[in-house]
Amino acid sequence: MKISKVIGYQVLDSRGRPTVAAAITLTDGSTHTARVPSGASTGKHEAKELRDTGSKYSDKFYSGLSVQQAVANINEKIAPRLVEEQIDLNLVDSQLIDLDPSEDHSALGANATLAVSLSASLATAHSQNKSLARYFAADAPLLIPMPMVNILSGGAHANRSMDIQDILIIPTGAKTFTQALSWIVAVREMAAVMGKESGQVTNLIADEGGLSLTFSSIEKACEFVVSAIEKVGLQVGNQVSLALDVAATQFYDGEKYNLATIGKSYSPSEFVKYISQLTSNQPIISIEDPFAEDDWSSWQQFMEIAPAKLQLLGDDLLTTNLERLDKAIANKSANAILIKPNQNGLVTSTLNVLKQARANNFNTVVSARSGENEDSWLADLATGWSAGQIKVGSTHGSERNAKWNRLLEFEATEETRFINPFN
Ligand code: 2PG
Ligand code: MG
Repeated sequence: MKISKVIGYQVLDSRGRPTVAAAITLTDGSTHTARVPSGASTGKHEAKELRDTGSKYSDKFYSGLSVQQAVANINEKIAPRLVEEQIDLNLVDSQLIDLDPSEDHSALGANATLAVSLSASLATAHSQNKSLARYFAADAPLLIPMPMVNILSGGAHANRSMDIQDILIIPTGAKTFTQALSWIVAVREMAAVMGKESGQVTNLIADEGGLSLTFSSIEKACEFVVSAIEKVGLQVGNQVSLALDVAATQFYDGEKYNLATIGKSYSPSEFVKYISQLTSNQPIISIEDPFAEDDWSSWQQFMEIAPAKLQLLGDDLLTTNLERLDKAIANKSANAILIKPNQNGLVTSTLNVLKQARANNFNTVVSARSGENEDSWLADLATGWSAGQIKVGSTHGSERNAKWNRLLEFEATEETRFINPFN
């Protein structure tokens, strides 16, 4: 089957910011569309999305954030290359590399390349009569990933109501994804009720659908989530545990980690000690970006003292980038990687990063961004790639629930197994 048309256009994400959509039409008349996500707490080593600030396309009504340059690159540079070609994800990605050999996809824009690469993935799966998950998983039972879900948010996602970005929960005791999700919804609802009882405004929803509340310490915020878990009748540790996304790059000034809302500053070595105490005193089984994106030595120091079963997850540190992952493997700086397709820019090379991580015994967590859309391909990728874990935000907002609902669909309609990488 061949590609007959490729069209890029601008759409809106869940924050109301412009993002790129690409639609690939095949010779059988079917059209396959994908829209790209976008981060707020972006790491500096991520692939570069093109925004129009300072260009002839700049649109003051979108405060320079429009993506018409990336769209033009799809329509004027990528489309002429792909039309009339066979539909095949690998071929499409190699054409995209040929057109823009830069490491960070800055010539075409990673938002342009990813939109095309994703729509090519969907179109390729369709040409083989398969869903995207099935295209990658072949005939094996689909392995549904363990969710990691926001309850509280601060940082860049909630006007810095807390210094750390997210407190999440992982329902490790659930037997099915369906059960896992019901537990999560109950805990989130209980946290909202408790927030209201404590006099805080709980209708302030953070970018990823979590609650935006303030606390006098990180420990107090963790204890709040622990008590929400207990109040719905679930066992902390056995059934539900905590995960943090510290997003520490956001409050590291090159010398100190500054927790502004609680008025404390730590040197890197003090912060390593602090994170070590925090993770041993709270039921935390996964901690993401506890140190800044280039503070490799703190990551290494912490890995040396952290219990082996604690998941030390690199997001801004690794940016779904093979070279940075290889460095982390060699230096023993982390034991898990967040996999965000838009940090990388292409579907095939994102999968290569995931495979390299798995080959080196890293856990892999496929992740959405804070700026999302109604697409559910992320759930297909996490499942089809047997990633083991998925992070999508909270359970509020259809841009989040589109992914959860896709996983519920797999569990209801396909032969599946729910994965617990923390066993
Ligand atoms: C993260 C993501 C998702 P953002 O830091 O892990 O929570 O946030 O997309 O803003 O980088
Ligand atoms: Mg993160």
